[in-house]
Amino acid sequence: MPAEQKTHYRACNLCEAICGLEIKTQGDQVLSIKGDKNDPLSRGYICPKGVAMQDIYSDPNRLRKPVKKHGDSWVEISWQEAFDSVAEKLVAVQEQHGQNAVAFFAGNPNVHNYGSMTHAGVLRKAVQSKIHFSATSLDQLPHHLTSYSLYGHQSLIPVPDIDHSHYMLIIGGNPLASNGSIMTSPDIPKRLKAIQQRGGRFIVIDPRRTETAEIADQHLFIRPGTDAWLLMAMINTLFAEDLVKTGHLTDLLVGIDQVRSACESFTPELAEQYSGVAAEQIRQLARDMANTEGAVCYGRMGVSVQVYGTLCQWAIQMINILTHSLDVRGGMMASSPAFGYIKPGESGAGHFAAFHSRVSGLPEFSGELPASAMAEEILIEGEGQIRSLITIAGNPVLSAPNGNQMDKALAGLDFMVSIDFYINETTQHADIILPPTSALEHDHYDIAFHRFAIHNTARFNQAVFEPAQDSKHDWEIFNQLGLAIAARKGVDAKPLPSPDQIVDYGIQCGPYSAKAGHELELTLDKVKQHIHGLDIGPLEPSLPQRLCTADGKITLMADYIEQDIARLNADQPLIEKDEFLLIGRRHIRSNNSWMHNSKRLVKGKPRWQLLMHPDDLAAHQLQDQSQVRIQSRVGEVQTQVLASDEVMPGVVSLPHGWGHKREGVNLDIAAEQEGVSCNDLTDEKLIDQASGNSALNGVPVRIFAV
Ligand SMILES: Nc1nc2c(c(=O)[nH]1)N[C@H]1C(S)=C(S)[C@@H](COP(=O)(O)OP(=O)(O)OC[C@H]3O[C@@H](n4cnc5c(=O)[nH]c(N)nc54)[C@H](O)[C@@H]3O)O[C@H]1N2
Ligand SMILES: Nc1nc2c(c(=O)[nH]1)N[C@H]1C(S)=C(S)[C@@H](COP(=O)(O)OP(=O)(O)OC[C@H]3O[C@@H](n4cnc5c(=O)[nH]c(N)nc54)[C@H](O)[C@@H]3O)O[C@H]1N2
Ligand code: SF4
Ligand SMILES: [Mo]
Repeated sequence: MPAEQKTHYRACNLCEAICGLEIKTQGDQVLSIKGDKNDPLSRGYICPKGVAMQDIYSDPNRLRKPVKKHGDSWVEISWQEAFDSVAEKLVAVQEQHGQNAVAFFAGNPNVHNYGSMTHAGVLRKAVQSKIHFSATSLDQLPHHLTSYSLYGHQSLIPVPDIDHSHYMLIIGGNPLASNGSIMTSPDIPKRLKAIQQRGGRFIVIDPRRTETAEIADQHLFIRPGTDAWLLMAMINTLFAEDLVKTGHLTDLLVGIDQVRSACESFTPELAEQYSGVAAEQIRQLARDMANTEGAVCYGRMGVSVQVYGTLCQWAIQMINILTHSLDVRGGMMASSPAFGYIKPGESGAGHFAAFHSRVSGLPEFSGELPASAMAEEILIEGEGQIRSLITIAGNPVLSAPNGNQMDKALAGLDFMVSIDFYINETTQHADIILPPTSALEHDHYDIAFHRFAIHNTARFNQAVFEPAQDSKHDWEIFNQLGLAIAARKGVDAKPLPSPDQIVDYGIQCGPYSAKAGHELELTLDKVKQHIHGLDIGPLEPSLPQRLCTADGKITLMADYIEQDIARLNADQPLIEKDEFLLIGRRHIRSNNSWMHNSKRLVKGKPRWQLLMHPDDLAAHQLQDQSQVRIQSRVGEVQTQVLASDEVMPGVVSLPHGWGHKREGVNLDIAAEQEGVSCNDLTDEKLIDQASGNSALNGVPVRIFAV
């Protein structure tokens, strides 16, 4: 008898959009994956990656058992042996070289997996090292630092109230490809078009005419890395033209005059010289922000992951604040999630520069050092050198700057363990790999992204399949490895209860609980009854009562911002003659470095080429579709160039996450793909100096014919 057909509803956890899926299965086969029309947030939207969830589940290259390196090959070992050996090796390194000789690198999928969010602490506590790195400092660290300093909590990050906006300025984000970031906003094409349908407009500022720019009311090209001048000039205009209004936040704002004087020298004319955006245009952007009810200025990767990342994010907050677009309908508002609602007294507010990295003296943020410093901390000898590494759902060889240096650093470690289910460019350096279950085999409640959602919902996602026999979830690995390490050190350690117990507890302490006197009297069980997700309602103004700063106010200026403004004042245009500025590129069918083993996603037109403006090709005697050599301070790669007037002259674009043709990588389909790693060119010394975040956009490169 054939197995029964079943229909499951769960959210996709691949990107921040958390789309609801309708998954039909029979036995251990997926029959179909479609958008869940009844999901109150995603409303049936789905992208090609959601359908590819099944390819991860069925991927023959995905590890199902712990493996140990044996010469050039890998052998399966039992969980018991794996935990014992890892504990033995890590503790031995710490006994010989000190606690901080073991470091952590945590990658992006951790925040898409509730068990990793709730349980990684068990392992961290057992290891007792203070050296932590993560993808945060390759990505959104400027947002956390800005929210920490303005609003008193690193996770109190306001998001666009896009469903009610009448004007949206998108700077350095391509939500049509990324599906939104620090803006959980599935179904983004319809949501952006809805702005236009209600008579509003949205504008994109980007060095590339992106998919989002194509459907925008206006697209402005900008030279990479020069957004800070433009944003400062917008603030300058708000003051100069007497457009500043701060509404209900007025009494909470400290230091407006300091902002005014800090921006005095940054005129639109100066900004034009740097950015290439006309001065009158910059003035108009400021006027439109100020004169439209429900306006919002939003900036992402292109303005965070560049040399002025923190200053840009600060300036974006200033623009929203000074046009009374913060904490108002249609502007920027903080979400009110059922779990992880930020209010005064909430833990995890953050801290900054409590210590610095050994080699380059980069500041920590909330206990993490910038990922740009990781390779040198491993490679450079001396007291405090990293000898051993734990990677958790991360691929720094492809995702961090100067990938070749990272590769070399990892190869020289005394011991490395990876919690990951693929043998890829990074994990191939591990001595032992501990593979967790894949997403369809475990329950999920989105801890991270309900928090940044443009509409408040709650959704529990039941596992679709039974976990494979003798497999473990990430959270079980954290519990059990943590305990094994603690036992070996002779210290007390307790495993944490399951993630859903922790989430239930959090929801019952949250804003919709009986305890809070809310009519929903929400518990996890009640959330579970809503198999498509529970609609809690639109975002509401809430900032004044949620500020976590000591005085309950918003202090606009900070020392590190003043220093950065001074740096901007003294800066010269970055570019030398014959140099190009390299930027990245995301595509709807690709997900960072790890979804290229899905045939369904990589098929069709290749997407890893370098894009260059036709005039630049001609000026450099290069041919469309020819091979070119791209050279930066740290490295060189060779790839195919495509002529494209999507990118502005002087700019070239290469996506990250490619370059799987390497010895030791066990990804059959990915390894067939051409394409090189853009991070073999990005430079670990090019950082946002305020936060230490990597500057992966706007990297100077030279290009030669092959
Ligand atoms: N040049 C350039 N570089 C970039 C970027 C860019 O725009 N340009 N973007 C940056 C950004 S925003 C990010 S977030 C980083 C991402 O950087 P990373 O997080 O380092 O890299 P990923 O490609 O996301 O790799 C994820 C790894 O997690 C594993 N994995 C997937 N799911 C799970 C799971 O559930 N559990 C476990 N244990 N493992 C899992 C995968 O097999 C893979 O090895 O890259 C950054 N690098
Ligand atoms: N399909 C897909 N979706 C994803 C991911 C993925 O890999 N693939 N990754 C996920 C992750 S981890 C993240 S963090 C988000 C990122 O989400 P987004 O930030 O929306 O994604 P990007 O496509 O990197 O958009 C950055 C934009 O900035 C532009 N840019 C580059 N340099 C500059 C500059 O100096 N100034 C300005 N103004 N613009 C610049 C680029 O051309 C690009 O269009 O996407 C998430 N979603
Ligand atoms: S946009 Fe695509 S990858 Fe992102 S959550 Fe939705 S289906 Fe998944
Ligand atoms: Mo990211």
